[in-house]
Order: sequence, then C-alpha cells, then structure tokens
Amino acid sequence: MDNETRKRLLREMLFARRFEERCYEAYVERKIGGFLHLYPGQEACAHGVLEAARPGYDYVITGYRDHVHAIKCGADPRAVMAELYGKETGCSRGRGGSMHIFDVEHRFMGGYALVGGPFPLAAGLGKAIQMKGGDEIAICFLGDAANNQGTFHEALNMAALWKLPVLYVCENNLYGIGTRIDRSTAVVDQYKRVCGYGIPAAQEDGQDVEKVYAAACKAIEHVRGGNGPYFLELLTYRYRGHSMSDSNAYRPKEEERMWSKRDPIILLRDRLIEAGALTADEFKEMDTEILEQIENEIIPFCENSPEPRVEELEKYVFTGDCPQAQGGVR
Ligand SMILES: Cc1ncc(C[n+]2csc(CCOP(=O)(O)OP(=O)(O)O)c2C)c(N)n1
Ligand SMILES: [Mg+2]
Repeated sequence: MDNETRKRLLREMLFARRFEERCYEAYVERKIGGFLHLYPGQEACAHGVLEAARPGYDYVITGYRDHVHAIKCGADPRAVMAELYGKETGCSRGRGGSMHIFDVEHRFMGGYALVGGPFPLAAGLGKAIQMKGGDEIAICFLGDAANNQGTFHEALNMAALWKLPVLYVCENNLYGIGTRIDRSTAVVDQYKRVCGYGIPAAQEDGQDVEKVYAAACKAIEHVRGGNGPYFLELLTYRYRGHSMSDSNAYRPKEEERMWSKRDPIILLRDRLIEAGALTADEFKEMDTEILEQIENEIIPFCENSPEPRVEELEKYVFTGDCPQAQGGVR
C-alpha cells in the first residue's frame, strides 16, 4: 500500500473515531435517543475490507454497529448523523435511528437490529447478483456471537451450495454484549466453523488495516471470480460497552489495556511517521480539521434539520393490502 493510500485511510479511520465519539456526546446530551452501538477500536475492519472492495458498487449489509460501514460505502455523514438525531434529512428519514442506517444509492443495504438477520439477506443479495449476471459481490459484516444463530448455518450452507458471491466478514471482538466468547461458543476460532460447509476461510489481525486489506483482497478475488462464498474472521476489540446502556463492567482492565496498545489508528499513524510520510504535527492538524468538520458542518446540519411531520408517520410503512392504509407503501 502506498503512503498516499495509507494517509487517506488514516484520515478516514480518524474521522470514523471522532464521528462515533461525537455520537456518544450527543447521546449524553439527549440529542440522540434509542439504541446506540459504537465502533471505536474496530475501524480497521470496515476500512480494510471495503478498501479492497468497490464501495457503492458491491452490496454491503451489517448489524446494528453500522454507521462507519455506511460512511465508507459513500453515505453522507451528515445524513447518517441526522438519522441518529431522528431528523427528516436522515438517510432513513429519521424513522430508523442508529440501527437502521440505509443508503440504497451507495448500495448500503442496512443496518439490522436482529442478530444474525443479515446472513440470509446477504445470501439473497448474492442470489440476485447471480441471477442478473453482474460481477458485484455482497459483503456481510457481523459479530462473533451472531454465528451462534441458526441463520448463520442455514445461510452459509445455501451460499456454498449455490456458489453465491458473498463475502462473510466476522468482526470477532470477543464479546456478545457481556458474554465472553469462550463462555458462549464451543469453537472460539470462528473461521474454523465454516469448514463443514466447504467454504474457504481465513483469520486475520483486525487491528492492522493493511493486513485486513491484504486478506480482503484475496477473499474478494475468490468471490468475484465466481468461486462462491468466503469467510474472513477479523480479531478486534470494541473500546466502549456493547451499547450506551452497557456499563462495560465485565471486561478485565488488563485485557482492555492490552488491546488499547494495538489501536488501529495509532498503528497506522506510527507506521507513516516511521516511513517519514507524516509528522506528529500533521496528524494533529488532520485531527483538528476533522473535529471542525464535525462541529461546523455535521452537527449544525442535524440541529437545523426538520423533524419528520406527524402527518407523515405512516408514509414509509409497508402496509400490503391493509384497507386502513393512508399513503403507506403498497
Ligand atoms: C435475534 C436477536 N437475539 C438477541 C438480540 C440481542 N442482542 C443484541 S446484540 C447481541 C450480541 C451480539 O454480539 P456480536 O454478534 O458478537 O456483535 P457485537 O455486538 O460484538 O458487534 C445480542 C444477543 C438481538 N438483537 N437479536
Ligand atoms: Mg462480538
């Protein structure tokens, strides 16, 4: 990876970190309500994989920890933040909130609250691509605990059987809410679990964006080449609690300290500094610019956006043939 690309990735990951930290603050200020799951610590996963893909062309789907994936796909960060604010200018018109980010223009297909729900949806995306005959792929990001859902096994079997163009990415942050992986899962190495479906798989350090990128290039070459699905496990760690309602009291401090030493942003920053391609001052400048962009562009956009109108409450509700439907989507 050349230094220019590394620098751009550093900036994108730092933006993701600051964006999420600002979400935290806005939640504490009660500007954001509902559920909120944040991504700090895991930035190299979404950025490394999607850097190897074709964001906006390939279909991407994930769970509820979804803001950063959407932005990397090309979603406007203002529309993502406005969604959290519940505003009409949000990417789901303020009706979805944090767990339901959606941007069809950039082929970001959500944002799902149901753990394990996206596994079969990704297989469906893969089937649609296959039937249409394009060379897009579907990429499904989910957590480690999601792999204990029945949907994981059903969808992966079907994806393998039909050779669907799906890359399954497991962001293994070692916890499902407050339960450590070895207390919930018989085989903790997630990549080993898919060999029963004949799916090629790999495990990679999810804190090093360049390693993630290299592993994802290999995986995507396989999937785009018409060889069926691939499973990539990334070892990572979230810095905050599972969601805003989690006090994060269950993880050993020593474990947290160890992972903070492997921060994906600091790793890349130091690599660039060592290569003579960045100075500490330039990094600070980058950070200041990002903080200003968030404070001067994104937050005012959200503050000044209108609330959804009560009269339009049912406008985007799927109602089928319900006779009571008043302007719902049929
Ligand atoms: C079907 C379903 N069951 C349970 C839940 C409650 N729940 C929300 S997140 C979560 C843990 C998921 O952990 P993991 O897949 O490792 O993802 P992470 O949060 O670590 O990114 C659970 C059990 C849910 N949202 N959906
Ligand atoms: Mg997890």
